[in-house]
Amino acid sequence: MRSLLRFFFRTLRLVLGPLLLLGEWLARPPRLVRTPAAQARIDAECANLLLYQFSTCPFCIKVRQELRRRGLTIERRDAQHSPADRAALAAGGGRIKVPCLKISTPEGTQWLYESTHIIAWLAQRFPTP
Ligand SMILES: N[C@@H](CCC(=O)N[C@@H](CS)C(=O)NCC(=O)O)C(=O)O
Repeated sequence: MRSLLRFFFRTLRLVLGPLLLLGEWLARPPRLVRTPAAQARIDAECANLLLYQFSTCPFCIKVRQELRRRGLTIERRDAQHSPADRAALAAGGGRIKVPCLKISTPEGTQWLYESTHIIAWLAQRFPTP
């Protein structure tokens, strides 16, 4: 039964995936533009972040749109197709669920799940002018 359900959702994702990606492209918000110096500062801060995601997950699309809106470039990890990234997410975060933002600081590493929590964290950390 479980494998049947998995097959069903995988097929659904295969069919809906291209439509979701087209929707993401059509609804993409304008990317925030900063001065080169300001952008370089933000890029340096974003180097401590990693987004674990599935390309066609609607919750990940929501987070990617927010990144664009805030002019943030964050390295992405494919937890759907890459066994190594999937394993890293499970080992570090404790479960396979996306989106998940890995936040590395000198004090330690935080694995932030839930698209709404990630978006709220980004808004607080990178407020728009
Ligand atoms: N409430 C969560 C929902 C996230 C969610 O359901 N993600 C799905 C993909 S769309 C997932 O990670 N599923 C685990 C799996 O397919 O292994 C959010 O807003 O981030």
